[in-house]
Amino acid sequence: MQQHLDHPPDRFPTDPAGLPEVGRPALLELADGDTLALRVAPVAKRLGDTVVRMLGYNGSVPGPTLKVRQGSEIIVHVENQGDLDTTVHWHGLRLENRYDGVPHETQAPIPVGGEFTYRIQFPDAGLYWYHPHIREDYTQELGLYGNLLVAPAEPDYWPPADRELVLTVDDLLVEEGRIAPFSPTETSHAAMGRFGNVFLTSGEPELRLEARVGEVVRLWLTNTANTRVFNLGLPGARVKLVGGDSGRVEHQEFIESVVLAPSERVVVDVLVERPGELALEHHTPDRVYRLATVAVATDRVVSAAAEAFEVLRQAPELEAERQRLDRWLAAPPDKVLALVAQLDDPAALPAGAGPVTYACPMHPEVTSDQPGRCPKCGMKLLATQAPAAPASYVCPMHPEVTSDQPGRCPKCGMKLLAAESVPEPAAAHDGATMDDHAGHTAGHDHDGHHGEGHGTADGIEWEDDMVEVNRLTTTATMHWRFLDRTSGADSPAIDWQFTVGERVKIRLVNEMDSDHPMHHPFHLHGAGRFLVLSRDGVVEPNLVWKDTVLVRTGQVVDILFDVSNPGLWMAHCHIAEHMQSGMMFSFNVARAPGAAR
Ligand SMILES: [Cu+2]
Repeated sequence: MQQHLDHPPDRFPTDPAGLPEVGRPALLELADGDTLALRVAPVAKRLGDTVVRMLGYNGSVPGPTLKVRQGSEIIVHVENQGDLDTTVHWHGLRLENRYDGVPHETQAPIPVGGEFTYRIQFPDAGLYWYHPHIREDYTQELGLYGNLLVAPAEPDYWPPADRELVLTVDDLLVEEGRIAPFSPTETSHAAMGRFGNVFLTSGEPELRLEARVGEVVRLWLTNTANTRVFNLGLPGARVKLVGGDSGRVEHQEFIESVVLAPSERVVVDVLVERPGELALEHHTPDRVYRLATVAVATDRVVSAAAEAFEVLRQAPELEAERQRLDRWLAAPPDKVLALVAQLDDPAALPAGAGPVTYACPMHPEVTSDQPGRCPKCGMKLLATQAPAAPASYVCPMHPEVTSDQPGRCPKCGMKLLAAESVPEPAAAHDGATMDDHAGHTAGHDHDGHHGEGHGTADGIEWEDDMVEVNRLTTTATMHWRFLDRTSGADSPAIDWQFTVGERVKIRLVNEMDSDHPMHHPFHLHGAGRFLVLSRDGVVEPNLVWKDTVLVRTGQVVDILFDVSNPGLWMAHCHIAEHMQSGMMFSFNVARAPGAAR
């Protein structure tokens, strides 16, 4: 039954009653030419002592993990029984433009009750993922994401491993036993994105995995969170970095932890040396969160992979790129893109409402009687009411004439009227801490710490430190922008034209002269793939092909974009709320002259 929604519903459904219980993601191995049926539909999910309504692909959160061969092609038949129009974006794949899943640009949205058939190619080995490209702030938060593992054509592309675990890391905002509400017409939490208070690893708040002593366990990890950056490690275990967004790294290295921004992927090998428990943890400068537990059985296995674990291998195709890097490092950028915020004051008071002061939502001790920026974090100061007692009577002709007594206006003699109640200023809200949610969190701690520059010292906002202000910011008041500093164009007007076979040096400048400087994971769709050349002038020490790069607060990142696929493609911030608030644009790639159509 087709029931196309010309206008969104008043509210999204939240009642899990009668819905099938969410399943565990299946591992589906698909051969060249195979067809997969993928169905979007609501599911019921138990979280502690509450049951919430989520959305799943084929009844699970995450959706099924798809395993395919490099160089193959599959057909995916998508059926939408969800809450709103949808598409499927195959994140990181250099595929045919018309199957990229961008609504209105590459395909019509799939209405509720509708269907669409994708044909997807896999030119590159590595870990990818799929998710909708309409209202990701809602649909991805509710569970619409799944992993896609492309096995390499080259037999020894990866070092040997005894066990492979494909996992997603994510968080979900649960308040009063329900997923915090969404508006169908407007995205909230537009300033910092929607941080969750329940961590879900492959959909589970307390995921338990198994391994045996002596094994090498390969973890394939995708960050599917709306906005949270993870810093992942397994304390006590030796961890080797082997891959990133699109395939293996230039040189393997032993690491303590790895930073994973929304939509980025990482591949690490873990040597299991002792029985007992291993924990996959997320470490911020202030807190530690356990994301999953690996129970290690006592029986020891003899593993060839464990011997090979000590060898740090190089990737010849990336060593070859390294040889050509100097020229690109020295070249001026072809494009310079600034990442900035424009924030309408969500607590702005009407004219004549009395004296106003301005305060930083992150540092309430920073106040000013003038609009401006916080000297500690660069954020726009928001209007808040001055502590003076509000006037209760006002002249309707002369709003500047106020009194706390009934009376007459000395200018015109008119009777003073009771002033309308002045809106409660939100900016200086005392409760703006993560602790608002502490009563409803599962399996992790909050210490409520608010140090100087908390969360921004390393250019990453690890937590939502201004919960009440952030919640109030919407796509109407928060305007995230890409500004093309080469041409002067603002996001929608950016008109990049590339040609297949080109390489383009793009400079990403996360400007501090912005109403809310913060980090942004910059994502380019499948027109190609890129290498990070440098960050703040420091040459990238370990290359890997990427589709998303984290640009920290104030940072300048140079990337080298290898353009390979023609069509109309998107570039956007992968914080779902930032994309909804305008941090996106599209660009064109023309076929190479003389290329066959
Ligand atoms: Cu962003």
